[in-house]
Amino acid sequence: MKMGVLAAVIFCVLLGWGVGRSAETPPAEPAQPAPPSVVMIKIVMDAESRCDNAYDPPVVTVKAGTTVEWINQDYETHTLISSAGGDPCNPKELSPEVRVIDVGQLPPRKEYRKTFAKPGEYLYMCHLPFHHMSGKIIVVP
Ligand SMILES: [Cu+2]
Repeated sequence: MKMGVLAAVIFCVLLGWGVGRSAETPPAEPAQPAPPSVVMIKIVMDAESRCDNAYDPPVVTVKAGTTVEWINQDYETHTLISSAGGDPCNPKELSPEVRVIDVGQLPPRKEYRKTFAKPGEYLYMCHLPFHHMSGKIIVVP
């Protein structure tokens, strides 16, 4: 009789232990951080003579659908327009008909946002006289 009770207790403990073990679930995978939907590019201080270092970061790679925000942290106004590349200190300006990026004036402390839906390479520059500034956005699918 006593042995039967003892056996039952041992059986229950083992069963409970087994149930507890099998009920354990592996820890959930840590969630991947979502890619930022807005990527910021700073127009740096004294940007006008910095060529391919006028923007921080100077080259940005984003997924299609990402919004890029330029913020002017310089003390003077700049423009942002599409460029055909070339010498980073003297990039070639694209004609207005083919410009993807085209911001007339971006005064100090102001920002401009653009969403890039189509994959490709988007070069840009400031087209003010004696401003040597160029940057690049690479949009991947
Ligand atoms: Cu400028």
